[in-house]
Amino acid sequence: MTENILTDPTSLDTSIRPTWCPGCGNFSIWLGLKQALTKLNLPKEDIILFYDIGCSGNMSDFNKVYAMHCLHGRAIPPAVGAKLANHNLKTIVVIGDGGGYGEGLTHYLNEMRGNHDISIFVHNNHRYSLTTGQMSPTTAKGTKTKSTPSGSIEQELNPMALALSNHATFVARELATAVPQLIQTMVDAINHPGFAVVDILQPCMVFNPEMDAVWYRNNTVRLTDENYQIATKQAAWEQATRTEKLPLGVFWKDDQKLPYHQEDAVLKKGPLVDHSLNVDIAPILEQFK
Ligand SMILES: Cc1ncc(C[n+]2csc(CCOP(=O)(O)OP(=O)(O)O)c2C)c(N)n1
Ligand code: SF4
Ligand SMILES: [Mg+2]
Repeated sequence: MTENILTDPTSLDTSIRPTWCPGCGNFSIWLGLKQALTKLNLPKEDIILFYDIGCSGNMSDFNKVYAMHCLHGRAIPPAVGAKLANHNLKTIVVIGDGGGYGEGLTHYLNEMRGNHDISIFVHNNHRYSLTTGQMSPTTAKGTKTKSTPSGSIEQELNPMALALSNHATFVARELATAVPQLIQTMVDAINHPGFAVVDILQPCMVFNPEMDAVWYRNNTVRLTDENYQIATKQAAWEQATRTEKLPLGVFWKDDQKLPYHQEDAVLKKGPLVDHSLNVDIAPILEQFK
């Protein structure tokens, strides 16, 4: 039987209340995600979430949805697996900058090459926050953190440029606190037929207090306010590599490229969960006697 979501996002709530710090950007991302799922108005059984480990991934306790709380950095591969098994599912990954761009970077890079039809929402607070504020791959060079008391030496990683150069077909950046725009971008990412990444700038008032609401107001710009139109990869690249401001919105979208499950000969016939396997494995087993 179809269990329909929702006209009311609070019906997604479990009885567990968030343990995030007051003022944490995870609250507005959580709100945005619940609103986006409500807006999609899909049967609950058609949605599955994969949470990574982190303050961000703790959202797993607060949402009443089909889900898996994965090992740190490993939320993307099981999401791909679920999508391959049942490509009717809307498959969403909730992950931090540490998990997505550090421990799990190989998964981020390699799964986008296949254009697997999943959406990755990265809570980018520029810190490993759950483990109390070490530098992450997106921490700006020179930043003092618990693990870099004299200032970090490494240049920061650019997730938007990586996604563009590595064939992701939906590339966007949002700000956690700009909830209406965040909701729309989440809906567009989930509806996009291919690998969608939304890098969500997320304030962490405890371990990254410098990047607060005022900092984000002074250091971001909305692409639509500059009349940016999605046109060429080159134009998207120029936005992704800007340094004076961080652009917000959708940099790039290509919905002509087929997702993985529509390219593969077996998967094209329908979800694997609908296939019955009429294969005689006796001859194969013979080889190992
Ligand atoms: C394989 C592995 N390495 C390290 C850890 C310890 N660990 C747990 S959460 C975390 C940091 C998470 O940072 P991020 O992914 O940015 O999420 P945030 O807490 O900032 O939301 C680390 C290093 C772990 N649980 N597993
Ligand atoms: S440590 Fe930072 S990211 Fe974690 S709950 Fe607190 S404010 Fe949020
Ligand atoms: Mg983080």
